[in-house]
Amino acid sequence: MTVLHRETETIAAIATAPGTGGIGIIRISGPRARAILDAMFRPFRAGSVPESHKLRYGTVIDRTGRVLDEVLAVYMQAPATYTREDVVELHSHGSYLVLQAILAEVLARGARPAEPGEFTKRAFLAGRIDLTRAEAVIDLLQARTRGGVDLAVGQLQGGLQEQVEVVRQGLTDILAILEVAIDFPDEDVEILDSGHLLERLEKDVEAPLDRLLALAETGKVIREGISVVIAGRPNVGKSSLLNELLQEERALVTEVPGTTRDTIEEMISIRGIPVHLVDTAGIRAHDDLVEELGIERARRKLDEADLVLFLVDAGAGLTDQDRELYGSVAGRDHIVVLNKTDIASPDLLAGLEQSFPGTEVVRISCHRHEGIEGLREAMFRRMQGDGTLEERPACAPNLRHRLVLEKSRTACRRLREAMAGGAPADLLAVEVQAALDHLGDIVGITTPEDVLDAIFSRFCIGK
Ligand SMILES: Nc1nc2c(ncn2[C@@H]2O[C@H](COP(=O)(O)OP(=O)(O)OP(=O)(O)O)[C@@H](O)[C@H]2O)c(=O)[nH]1
Ligand SMILES: [Mg+2]
Repeated sequence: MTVLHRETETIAAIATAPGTGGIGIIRISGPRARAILDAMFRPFRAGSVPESHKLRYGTVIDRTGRVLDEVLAVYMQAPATYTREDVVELHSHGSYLVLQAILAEVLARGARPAEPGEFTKRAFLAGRIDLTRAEAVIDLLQARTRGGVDLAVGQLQGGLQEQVEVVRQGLTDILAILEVAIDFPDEDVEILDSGHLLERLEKDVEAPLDRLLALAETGKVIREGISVVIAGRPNVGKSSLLNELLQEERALVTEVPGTTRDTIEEMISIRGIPVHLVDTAGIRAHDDLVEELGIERARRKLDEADLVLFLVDAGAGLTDQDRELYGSVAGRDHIVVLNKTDIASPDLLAGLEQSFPGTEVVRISCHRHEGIEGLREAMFRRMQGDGTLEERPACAPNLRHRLVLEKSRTACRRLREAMAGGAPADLLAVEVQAALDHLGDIVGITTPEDVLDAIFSRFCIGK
């Protein structure tokens, strides 16, 4: 259980990124913030007293009276602040030397250096934000894609917390019914029956939980994108396909089998989802060391792929080499791509398609630039999985949330079984409580201290 307590130490840090910038900001939070400001800051407008949340213009001086810089200073009185403590910000010129000198002065006057994420941690401990919002702050800072930024903003606005609260409410309602049954053991069967517990469990708990778990999948794709490996025997047109998807002549294309010796990696975007494309060396038996290394690397990439495009030369039909290689692809998420349709007869194409029953087969011709859009669509459908990608959810659980959601889901499954088996109310209540506790971990109610530390240590200093 997290203890909510007021921090007594005053903390300070440079909040802007290292390097030279237009302005730099020093942030101070805690009971001494105001006193430190008063001691260091000389406003140009004589007699001006700090009014909360108003910028003032002046100089900061050190203890010898030396002017360190001209700054804009703002004093923000608790509790309407980021940390809910008194906060001071000094906006100086963005020289790192100046910022360090000002920070040293702030520390000398009674603050201590803030740890990574400590400002946000204080906001969380003071109860201003829940844990999902705190995590959204770091997601926002570290987002690498536009979609990742959107998800972080949605989470910062409480989208995820609200959805978790819906499930918690469903569980709390069930718990209330169980408690009545525990208090009146003679009527417990009746109470449990009239409570429609199974129905409630399904509608108010399991369904929204499953939806959140599906969103977690989508969130991962939106934040990180997926890795797509183009595989096939030599000369089927893998590099030609990479170039088509990139719309530039990135990889060398020749009629000589074994042209690509090393993997070639590029990013493309399909409907805003980052796709990490990997062109590989054609896999075949060989006696050339460089080619062997390339093939080894190709196999490794194949193992890491989220999706494999298995390329076949439709003009040549299926060879033993194709069949052998397909053996290592068939078990993964893949799309069969028939290339060189320009030199294949319709009969041959139809026959090839039949060689891959139950598998998605897409026809393309890199030579004629045909079928590429269809392939992109097929890739998008595959990334989308259960269909939540198209809707662009406002927020999505991250890996940590997902792991506890799964635990909560498992507790619900046990609860369902116990209900079906006619277990007594007090036993059912134990499972409901377990499911509730796991959800409490997400928003920060029951999160263990070491998990909190791990989360906040991912932050940069000054946030
Ligand atoms: N007719 C026809 N030829 C193609 C097509 N796509 C690629 N080719 C030709 O096939 C040959 C091999 O193409 P690449 O893209 O180098 O094939 P690769 O699979 O990367 O080959 P390796 O790197 O050697 O494994 C080249 O001569 C291409 O011009 C196509 O759609 N139709
Ligand atoms: Mg190649």
